Amino acid sequence: MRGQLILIEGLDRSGKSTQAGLLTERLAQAHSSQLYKFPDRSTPIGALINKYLTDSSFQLDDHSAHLLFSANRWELYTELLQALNDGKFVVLDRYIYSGIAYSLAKSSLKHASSELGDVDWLYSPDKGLPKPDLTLFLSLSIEELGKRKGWGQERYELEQFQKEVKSCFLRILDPSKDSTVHLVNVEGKSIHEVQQVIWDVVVEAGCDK
Ligand code: T5A
Ligand code: NA
Repeated sequence: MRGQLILIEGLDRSGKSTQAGLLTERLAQAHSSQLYKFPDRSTPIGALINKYLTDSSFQLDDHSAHLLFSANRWELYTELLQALNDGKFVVLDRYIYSGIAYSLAKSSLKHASSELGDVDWLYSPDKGLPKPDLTLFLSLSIEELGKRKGWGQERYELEQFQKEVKSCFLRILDPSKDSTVHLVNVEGKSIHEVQQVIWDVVVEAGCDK
C-alpha cells in the first residue's frame, strides 16, 4: 500500500525543519517514515541553489531560479516516489508551494505569470510531481520571525519580501478550496505545542494510517 505524503510549509524560520523532524519520528513509531527537505542542497542543482541563497553577488534571472528550485525537486522524484510506493510515510520540509509563493512574490514573475494566465507558468515545471495528501502551513507573524536565531542571513530573509511571500502562500493555500490544506497558527506556541497541533491535524485527516 502507498504511504502518505505530508508536507510542512511556511516562511523562513517558522519552525518547519523542527516540526518536520518531529513528525517523521512520531510517524516512525508505527510506520517506516522518511524526511525530504527542499531545497536539497546536497545535489548538483542544490549546490547551485545554495550559492544563489547564500552569495548575494551570485545573480540568476528570476525565471531561471524558479526552474532550478523545481529541477531540484525532480532530482529527488524517483527516490521519493519509490519510498511512497514502498509504503513509507514521507514528510516534506517545503515543496511545490514554496516554489510558487517565493516566485509569485517577485514583481518580475508576477508580470510573467499574469501574462501567461495567472500562475500557470509558475506551476508548470512542477506538474507531474506527487501531490501531498496533507499540507500544513505554519502561520506566524513577521515580527516573531525576525526574532528567530540566524534570521537575515539568506537572500529572501527580508521583512518586506516575507510579507509578500506570506500573502502569496495564503493565496495559493486556501483550505476552503482544497481540503488537504490546513493553516496552523504557531504564534506564541512552544515547539512541543506546535507538535501537538500538527499531530492532531494529521490524525484528524487520517494521515497517521
Ligand atoms: N525556496 C525554497 C524557494 O524560493 N523556492 C522553493 O521551491 C523552495 C523549496 C531556503 C530558501 O529557499 C526558498 C525559501 C527559502 O528562503 P530553507 O532551506 O527551507 O529554504 O530555509 P528556511 O526556511 O530559512 O529554513 P530554516 O531552517 O531557517 O527555517 P525553518 O525550518 O522554518 O525553521 P527551524 O525549524 O529550523 O527553526 C528556526 C529557529 O527557530 C526555533 C528553532 O529552534 C531554530 O532556532 N524555533 C522556535 N522557537 C520558538 N518557538 C517555536 N515554536 C520554535 N520552533 C522553532
Ligand atoms: Na529549515
